[in-house]
Amino acid sequence: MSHDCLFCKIASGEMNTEFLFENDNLVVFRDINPEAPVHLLIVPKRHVRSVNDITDAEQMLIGEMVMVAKEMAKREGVNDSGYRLQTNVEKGGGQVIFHLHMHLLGGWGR
Ligand code: DGP
Repeated sequence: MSHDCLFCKIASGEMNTEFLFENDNLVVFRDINPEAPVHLLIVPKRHVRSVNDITDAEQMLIGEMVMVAKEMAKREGVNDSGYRLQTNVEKGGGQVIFHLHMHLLGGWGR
């Protein structure tokens, strides 16, 4: 855990954020500044800065993030209407929080 990382604090439960899903590796919560009717963040508990920092050992984690996103899309009722999975990498890619996360955006025109 990185003590000055907001998503480490959220993922550890320190911020009392409501989790829609949690297991040993990941948490899912709603984005504070939604850009779609459904906007979730899939966040690993382990501190990894971005996709650039994923190691071979973390390949499974990325797979798990996608599988959890798929399940959350179903739970939120956007799996059929469609959704977007997005991960921003570094400043130029729009990353603001430097702890790996995947955005799940959907629910337009449901
Ligand atoms: P990114 O640009 O990919 O680093 O996206 C970071 C997202 O995190 C952004 O959409 C807003 C969201 N966010 C920032 N701070 C908080 C917070 O304290 N709580 C929640 N739920 N979301 C946050």
